[in-house]
Amino acid sequence: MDIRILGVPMDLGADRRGVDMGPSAIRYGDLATQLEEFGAACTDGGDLAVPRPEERDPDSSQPDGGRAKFHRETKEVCEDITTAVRSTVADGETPLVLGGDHSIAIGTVAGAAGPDESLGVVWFDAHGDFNTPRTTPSGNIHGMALAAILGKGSFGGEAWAHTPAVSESNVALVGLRDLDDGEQRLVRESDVTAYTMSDIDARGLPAVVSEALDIATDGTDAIHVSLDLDWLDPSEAPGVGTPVRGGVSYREAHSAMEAVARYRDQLRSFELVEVNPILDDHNRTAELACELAASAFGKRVL
Ligand code: HAR
Ligand code: MN
Ligand code: MN
Ligand code: MN
Repeated sequence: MDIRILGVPMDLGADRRGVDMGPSAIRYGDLATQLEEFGAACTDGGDLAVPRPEERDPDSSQPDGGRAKFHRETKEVCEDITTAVRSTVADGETPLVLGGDHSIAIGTVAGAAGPDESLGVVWFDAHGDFNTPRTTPSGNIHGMALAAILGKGSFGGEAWAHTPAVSESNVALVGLRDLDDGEQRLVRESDVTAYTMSDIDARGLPAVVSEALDIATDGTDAIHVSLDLDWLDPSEAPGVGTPVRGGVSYREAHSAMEAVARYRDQLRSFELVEVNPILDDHNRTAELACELAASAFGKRVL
């Protein structure tokens, strides 16, 4: 498998500054070496340019009364991600996109789906990222990324980022434990499948993840896997902007990525998001992100 790393030092979609340093910290965690060690060919496409929030006006207000901070800038960066991901796929390589905050998924998913294709998505996250500009408590686009991909909510008067290749019935969220009231309603009303931590408690992680992968691959041409590091328990992954207690363990996270690796042939793109080195403990979360990517791309013990 040929992997191309694409860094997106994006922090316009989140309040806590520092996720913009995620790509750098993950590279410093020896991402490329870890991937090459088990035989994956890996090139580094460098970082995309992202405007600094200090230079811009967040101008969050939306015509319908909603809020979405930096929506113009986020849209521009996501268009660049889409272009980079699309050309990576066209070159026969698998994009490994490094965030940055989770708003980058809007660009990745749009680039991952080829014309006339259907794409399944597995979203490993403590959060639903299912707010719209009208339900968001924060105005932060990282909390709206999945909703935007599915065409929900209106940004600057239009349904930005709707990716028709992704059908709700092929989307699985795994590990939820923090949903705002408005997004809870939106998740319930949608056709996505959402697994909470309670589902993982009751059924065990392997059963839940394997069902999530079945849903994403059911009738689709390929899948995108989005891994928000706050999916893990903060005791394992302290370097994230919005930690929530009660996440999956170190071994469970590896087990999930090993399950992803069983679908390697269908894996179109993969992303690691929300690593915040400023809040991290000696780069531990970034190093864990590297390990989990290696597991997802097929690293085996034996
Ligand atoms: N739900 C909250 C909001 O919309 C917090 C969003 C989350 N942070 C993330 N996303 N890291 O996964 O503002
Ligand atoms: Mn541009
Ligand atoms: Mn997220
Ligand atoms: Mn999250």
